[in-house]
Amino acid sequence: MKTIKAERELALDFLRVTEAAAIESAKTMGQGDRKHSDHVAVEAMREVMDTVPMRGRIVIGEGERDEAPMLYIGEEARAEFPEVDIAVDPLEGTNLCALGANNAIAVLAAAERGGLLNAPDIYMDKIVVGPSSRGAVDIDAPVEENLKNIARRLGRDVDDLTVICLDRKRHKKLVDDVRAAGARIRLISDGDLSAGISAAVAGTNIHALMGIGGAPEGVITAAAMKCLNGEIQAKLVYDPARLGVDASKVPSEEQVMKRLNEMGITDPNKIYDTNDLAPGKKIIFAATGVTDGALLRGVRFFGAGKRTHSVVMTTDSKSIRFVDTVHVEGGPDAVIRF
Ligand code: VTB
Repeated sequence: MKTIKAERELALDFLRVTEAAAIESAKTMGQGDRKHSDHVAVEAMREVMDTVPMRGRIVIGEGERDEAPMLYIGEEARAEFPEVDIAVDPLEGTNLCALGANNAIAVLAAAERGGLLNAPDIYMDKIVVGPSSRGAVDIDAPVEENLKNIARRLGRDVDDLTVICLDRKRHKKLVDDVRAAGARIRLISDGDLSAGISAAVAGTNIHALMGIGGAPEGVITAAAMKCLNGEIQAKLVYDPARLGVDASKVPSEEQVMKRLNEMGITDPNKIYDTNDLAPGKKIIFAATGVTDGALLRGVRFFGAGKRTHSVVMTTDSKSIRFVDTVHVEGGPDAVIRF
């Protein structure tokens, strides 16, 4: 991105991109078909992304694991425009949308070239905290110690904390440890990206996200943390025993190492911090609610149009914009509701 002006303008372009993906996937809410919900989000995102004046390169995209048809990693477009690396999750929480459950979002992050880690689509262990707890946690430390440090920073007791975590068998020990430390816990079926963002926003009553989710979601979370002054620490996970799955369900260590090498990652046990995952100096983050959530309302449909609720933020502007957009349809007589 050549100038700040360009970055600001791009932020609004990206808002249109996540709005479009959210609207199309929200139309499929509750239909029970997560693949279809994802597919329409990908297509809508792609269509609007094509109109953005940039040379966009998708560094985190759909396709690798889900074999979604578009937004493959490495896609290139245009020539005379600024070079931008993009990480997309057109529908974060496909199951949530398919079931009409809370917290599905359409989301993307962008940065100057090289500003977002080209992470493989494997699992990642994460700890995410807000600005008050930055520097107070260590992904390798015992859960109890991290919780005590977070509580100290927030000026409260551990039993006043809430940790959010994906409800998975692989988290049995983590959940036991959080409970033993005395903190409260919120188990979610899907969507650790929006959960991580909640942990970095005061007032959501979430104080940390912990546990293993997707690495691509980790990179996009890191981009959000740069804009929100939060922190993520993370490690790639591919050991089937740790994931609590049969070895046939995940790529072999050899396959993972090959993929990591192709991506320029030499140490699979590296601890990534916010800046490793999102080293960019000029980061843009945009997300639009698909279903209602902690931070964003879901898409609402009415006779004369649709209404979307989004958050757009950049590292540069020091403003977090919550954008409530009415997309008017129905011609000159359309009635706009407040
Ligand atoms: C993770 C998490 C995502 O899917 O990728 C998860 O980061 C998949 O985990 O937020 P499992 O394979 O254990 O189901 C989400 O929850 C939603 O896409």
